Amino acid sequence: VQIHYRSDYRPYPYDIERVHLAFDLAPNATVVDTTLTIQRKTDADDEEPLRLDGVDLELMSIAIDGRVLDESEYRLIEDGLEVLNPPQSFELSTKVKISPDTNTSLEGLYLSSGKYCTQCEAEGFRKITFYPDRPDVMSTFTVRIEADAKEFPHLLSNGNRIEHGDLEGGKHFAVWEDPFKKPSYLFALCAGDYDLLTSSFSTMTGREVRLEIYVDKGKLDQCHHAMESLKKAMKWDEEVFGLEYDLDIYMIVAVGDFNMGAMENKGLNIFNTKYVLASQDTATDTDFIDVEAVIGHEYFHNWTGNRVTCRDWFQLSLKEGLTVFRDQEFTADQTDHGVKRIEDVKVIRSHQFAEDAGPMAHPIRPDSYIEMNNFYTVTVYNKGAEIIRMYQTLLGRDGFKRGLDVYFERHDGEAVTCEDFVRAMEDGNSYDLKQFRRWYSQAGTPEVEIKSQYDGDKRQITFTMKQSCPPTPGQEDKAPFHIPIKIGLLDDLGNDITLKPLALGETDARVEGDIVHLTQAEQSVTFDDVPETITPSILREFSAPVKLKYDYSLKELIFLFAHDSDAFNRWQAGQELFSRIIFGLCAQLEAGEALVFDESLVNATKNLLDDNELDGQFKSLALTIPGVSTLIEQVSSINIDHLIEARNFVKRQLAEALELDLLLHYQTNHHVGDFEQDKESVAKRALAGTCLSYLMTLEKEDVYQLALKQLDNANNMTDASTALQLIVHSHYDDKLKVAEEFYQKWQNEELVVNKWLAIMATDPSDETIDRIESLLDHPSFELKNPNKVRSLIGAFTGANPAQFHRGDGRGYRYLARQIKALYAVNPQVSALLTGAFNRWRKFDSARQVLMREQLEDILKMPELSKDVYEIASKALK
Ligand code: BAL
Ligand code: ZN
Repeated sequence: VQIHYRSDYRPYPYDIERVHLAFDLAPNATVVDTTLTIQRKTDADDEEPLRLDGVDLELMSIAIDGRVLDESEYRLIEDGLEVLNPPQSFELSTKVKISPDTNTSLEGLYLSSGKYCTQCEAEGFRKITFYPDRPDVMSTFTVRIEADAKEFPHLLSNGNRIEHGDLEGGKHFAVWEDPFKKPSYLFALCAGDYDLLTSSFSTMTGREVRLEIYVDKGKLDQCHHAMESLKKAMKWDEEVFGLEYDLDIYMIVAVGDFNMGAMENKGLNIFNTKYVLASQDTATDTDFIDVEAVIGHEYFHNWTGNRVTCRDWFQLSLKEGLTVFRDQEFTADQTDHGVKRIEDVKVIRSHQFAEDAGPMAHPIRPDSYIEMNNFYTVTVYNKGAEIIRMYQTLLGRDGFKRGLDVYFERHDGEAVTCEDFVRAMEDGNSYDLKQFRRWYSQAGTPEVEIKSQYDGDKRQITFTMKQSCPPTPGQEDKAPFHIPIKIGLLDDLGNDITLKPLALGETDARVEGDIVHLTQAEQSVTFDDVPETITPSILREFSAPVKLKYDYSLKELIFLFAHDSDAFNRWQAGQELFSRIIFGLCAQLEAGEALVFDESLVNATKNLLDDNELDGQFKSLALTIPGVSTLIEQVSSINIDHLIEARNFVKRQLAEALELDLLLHYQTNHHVGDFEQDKESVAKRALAGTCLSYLMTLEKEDVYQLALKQLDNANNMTDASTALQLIVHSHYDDKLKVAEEFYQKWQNEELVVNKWLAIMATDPSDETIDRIESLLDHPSFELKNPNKVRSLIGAFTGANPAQFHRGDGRGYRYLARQIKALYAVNPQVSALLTGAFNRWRKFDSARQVLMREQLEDILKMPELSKDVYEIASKALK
C-alpha cells in the first residue's frame, strides 16, 4: 500500500487553463469526452511527463491538438495515464467509457434511483475522466450533457446554463459554464426527472439569485424547510461576515444514496435526502435543526472552501474546521447559544476524544494517510472547529473577523494551506500565534490539571495549572499548547465576582478579561479580593478542547449545577455529578458489593426540574446521563458490563425517587393538539421525552400506556419516534407488534424507515442480534445504501453498547460479517464501520481477544479495500 505524506507536496507542473467535458449518459456506457487546454509552467522540467489520474476508466481515444497519439506517446499506469514529452502548450482530448450503473462506491458518476449524480470529493473525479485530480489544480469548466429527454428532463452542472436544446432520437442536451475557477473535487453533474421547488434571494448588493431544490417525485412538500434554511444562511453570512453569494443560481439536488451528508459543489450542491427533506410528520425537531445546519454548512463553503480552497488534502481542516465553526455559530444564532454549545461539546467528548485516544489519532492537519476518505473525521471537522473557535476566543469577534477579511483579501481564488490561515489571523491582529500553531501539528487531547489554594489572610485564590498530552501514534512527546481557559468565580449567592488577577511572577499565566492563557507545562494564576466561600467555574463554554481535572467537591458541583451563569459549565457540573456517581457504583460492583445509591443527585435534579427560569431544552440536556461512549473516555480501562449496569441503576433510582415530579413535568410539557415548532414547543417536547424516558425505567403498565398513547396520538415525528424508541427498548410484552405497526404505517417513507431500523438496532435486549440478522434480508434494508447501513449496523455498533459488546462476541462477529460483505461494494462506508473496533484495547482481556480476532480476520480478506485496510491495520498496531 502507498502512504501519502504531507511533506511530499510538489506543485503540479502544468496549468489546466480550461476544461471542456461532454457527457453522453448511458447506464453502462457513459462516454466522457474531455478537452483540456494545458500549459506547462515556466519553472517546470520539460522532460517530465504529464501525469493524469484515472480509475476504472476505459480509454477510447487520446489526441493532442487533434492528432491521435500512437502508443509510444502515452502510457497507462496504475490509477492513471502519462503523456510522454508533451509540448509546452496544447489541447489534450481524451474519450473514456464509464459505467455509472455498476458504480456502487458512490464516488465519481453513479446512478441513484434511476438518476445520475456525482460525488467527487476527495478523489472521485478520477473515476469520471483522466485529470490531475488534486485541489490545487483549478480551472474553468464547460460541461455539455446529453441524455434521453423523457427519462432525464433535468440536466444539471455547475455554474450557469448557457445553451440547451433537443436532439435526434428523443435526446436533448444542456451546456453549463462555471465562470469561477475550481478544483475537480467541486465538479458536479445531475440528471433525472425531479420535482422542483424554486424561490429567489435578493443579495446585499441587490442581485437576484434563483434558488432551486430538486427532489424525488412526490417529495416537494418536504422541501420548504430546506429552502427557508438556505435563505436564512445566505442572509446570515452577509450580516455576520459580509459574504455575498456570487452566481445567479444556487441549486440543491437531494439523492437517497450518498456517502456523506452533503457536498458543496460550486452552484450545485448535492445532498443526502436526510439533510433536505423534512416535514412535521416525517422529521423530528432534531432533524429540522440538522437540515438547517447542513444547508448552512454547504452554503458557507462557497466562501470557505470554494472561493478559497485547499492546496492539498492534508489541509482539509482549513475548509472543514472553519465551515463547521461557521455552521455552529449559525445554528446557535437561530436557536440557543448555551444549548448549541453543549450539543457540540457532546460530540467532541464522545467521538473526538475517542479518536484522539485511539489508533487513528491524528492532528487536525494530518501528516500522512493511506486513504484520504478515512480522514473526513471528527478530528478534522469538529476538533478543527474548536481550534477556529479558539481564535475567536483569543482575538475577540472583531479580531477574528479582521483575520478572516485578510484571509479572503489575500487568497480569493487560490488553493492554500492552514499556515496561510494562521498568518492571516496573525497579520489581521498583530498577534503572535507561534505556539498556537501546535494545535495543527500535535494530535491527542491535552489534559489540564488544576489545583486551587485559598489564602484567607490575603483573600486570594491561586490556581496551579499543569498541562500534558498523552502520546499518540508517531508522536511520543508533545510541546505545551496555548490553551485559553475561561474562568469565573461565584460568590455564595451564585453571582460572578469581578476577576482581579495579580501578576506575581514569571510562572504566572497571562489573564485577559476572563481568559487565562495557559502556555507552559506548569503555570499559576492568582486572583485578589476573593471571599472564602468562592466556587470556581473553570473552562467555561468549553473554551479549549481539553480534559479538565479539577477536584470539585460534591457540594461545589451541586452549587454550580444550580447557579453557574455559564450554561455549558452548569450542564457540565451535572454531568460530572452523574459520572462520579456512576464510577462510584462501578467500584461497588467491582468489589462485589450491593449497589448503594448516592442521594445527592435527587435534590439537585428536582431543583433543576422545578426551576421555572430554565429552558426545557437545557433541562432535558442536564437530565440526560452521560452516554457510555463519553463515560468510557473518562477512564483508562473499562468493565463494560459494570458500567452499563451502574448507569441503568442511576437512571432507575432517580426515576423512583422523582416519579411524581417526572410525571408532572411530562404532563405539563407533553402537548396534544396543534403542532407548533417555535423554540418553546421544541423545548417542551424535548423535556417531555426525557421525563418519559426516566419513567419507562420503572417498567410500570401505566407508563407503558402513556408511551403508547403518545405514539398513537402523535401528530409529529418527534413525539412518535421518542415513544416508539422507548417502547421498543423496554420490556413491554407487545413491543414487536407496536414496532411492526409503525413499520407498516411508514414503509414508503424511506427516512422514517431508517429511524425504525436504528430503533430496532439499538434495543438493548438480548434478542436484538437475532432481529438485526433477519433485518438484513428485510425489504427495508439495502446494503448498497449508506443511510441504511448507518441506520442498522452503524447504530448497533455506536449506540447499543450492551449488545455490541456482548461477552460471547456475537456483536463483534455480526459487525465483521457486514464489513466483509461491504468492503468491495462501498469501501468508504465499510471503513466507517470498521472504526467501531478502534477502542478494543480499552476493554477486558476476553473482549480484547474477541475483537482482535475479528480485525485479524478482516485483514485476511482477499482484495481488501485500502480504506478498510488502513483502519484495521492501524487498530492492530
Ligand atoms: N466537503 C465534504 C462534505 C462537507 O463537509 O460539506
Ligand atoms: Zn464541509
